[in-house]
Amino acid sequence: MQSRFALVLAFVSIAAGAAAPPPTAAQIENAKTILSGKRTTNLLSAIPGLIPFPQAAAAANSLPFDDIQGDILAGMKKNKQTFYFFTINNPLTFKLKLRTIIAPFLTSTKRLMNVSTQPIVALNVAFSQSGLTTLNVTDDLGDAAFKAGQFADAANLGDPGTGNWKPAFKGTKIHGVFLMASDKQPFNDLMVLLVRGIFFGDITEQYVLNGNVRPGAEAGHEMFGYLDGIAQPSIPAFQAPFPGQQVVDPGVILLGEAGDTIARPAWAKDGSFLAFRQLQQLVPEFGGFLNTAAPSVPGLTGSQSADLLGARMIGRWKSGAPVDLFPLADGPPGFAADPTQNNNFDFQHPGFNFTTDQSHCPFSAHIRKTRPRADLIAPTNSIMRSGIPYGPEVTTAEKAAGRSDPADGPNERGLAFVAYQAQIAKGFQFLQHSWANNPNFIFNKDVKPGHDPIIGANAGAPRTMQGYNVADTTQSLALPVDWVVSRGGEYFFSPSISAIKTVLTA
Ligand code: N7H
Repeated sequence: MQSRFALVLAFVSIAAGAAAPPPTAAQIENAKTILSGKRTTNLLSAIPGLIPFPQAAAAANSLPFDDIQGDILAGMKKNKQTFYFFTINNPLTFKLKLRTIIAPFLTSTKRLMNVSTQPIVALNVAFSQSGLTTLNVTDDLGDAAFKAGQFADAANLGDPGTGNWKPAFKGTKIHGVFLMASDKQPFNDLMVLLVRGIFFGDITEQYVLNGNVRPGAEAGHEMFGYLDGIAQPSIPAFQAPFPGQQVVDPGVILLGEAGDTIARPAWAKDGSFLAFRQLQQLVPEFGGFLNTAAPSVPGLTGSQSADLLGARMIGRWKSGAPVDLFPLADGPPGFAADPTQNNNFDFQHPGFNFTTDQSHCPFSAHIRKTRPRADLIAPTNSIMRSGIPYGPEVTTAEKAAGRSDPADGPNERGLAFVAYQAQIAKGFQFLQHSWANNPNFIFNKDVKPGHDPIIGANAGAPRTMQGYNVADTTQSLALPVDWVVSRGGEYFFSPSISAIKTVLTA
């Protein structure tokens, strides 16, 4: 592996950058050889606290795990992920090359289960509606949000216009995205070289975003510092549920499977809609706000009070321990790292007034807004989150200034958010629009919870959250800044591998 790694680096240094000349035939052949090699180390990361990816499906034959693209059920378990957004110029040659040259690199769920079958780079591909139309695939997939594209959805999602959107996401020019996941960035870069080389002239690269797990002890934590990827819905045929997981029908995530109630073309079975969002995070600003806005709590230092406010905004401490179980201080060592314990709570406790009690967790906390648990059992409003942080760590200068460097610069950071679901209107769009952004949700309460302080969006207008202060949970806190800034995104369909090899490339 080491010598192969050195070789990879040599090739990547030759052909980085969208304007680079096409890779040579020799470079392409070498990339193919290396990327067809065998792995000796796990492609997936093992983050303490996240449910490990299973080594075998719980019910092997009930779902075609060798046909379902690997990113859909993998959760946030990638060390490095490259998103390669493209426009198709020549559908005929694109189809031919996708079917004959690239398809063998497409990675199924089953292949990811064992190191011995894992590829050097896990490759998936997904198409937007404009991409399917360009491929002359005219079937209606039965999803209005997908059909219209995310640019048309910006106002509905609460974005303050599209001024902050990356130009690539404006309109419907992105036809598809290759998702490349690996343990080392040079491997992903090599896959980029292969895609560039094979499809040179057939596609135009619109935008490439590299995601990376954070370094050292922050591995698995998103940019604000909180462990991410803990709570995912459970599909029992894939993996027996862990305590506290929301069990869902496979058709909540996969089209055409049990529980999917929409009429779909047969070829769409076992595909999933992928909602992609590039969400910039203003990390020093968020930390500064916690320091100044945290009410002082008897017995806690200033920084402990700030940690408590942050934990109440998320619903979990930075470790991942839930405030519902540990309302005033982080959980004991090892608790958050144990996936049999860290998700086992439902916001209800004996003696609680169900409609007013926010002593443990505010109704507006991010994890309570996006999955209300005992407040409202809604298994069809579930998403499989599969994103990854992007950008570097906060610099010393940013920390000192308390301000993030500008977007689009080398220090932009955030979350490359990915959610899979069978209906965007019940999944990502619903969670964002009808829950996180809606100050009245959760409805069955005698209070007005306010916005999700993390992702709740109000078209740029001021937001509030109730329940931030443990001394008086009826108080509301003004949230002056959107610490999560939408840089736009797109809705895609991630088809089954067999559909890619047949209907989509016929
Ligand atoms: Fe969230 N964060 O760090 O604050 N998220 N999220 N998310 N999120 C979760 O359980 C975060 C975003 C959900 O079942 C945790 O993995 C950030 C969007 C759902 O208990 C943390 C961003 C949407 C859950 C974060 C962001 C969601 C969840 C706790 C943007 C959907 C599971 C750890 C930059 C519209 C809820 C964990 C459950 C959990 C953070 C985006 C949804 C720490 C920073 C856009 C469903």
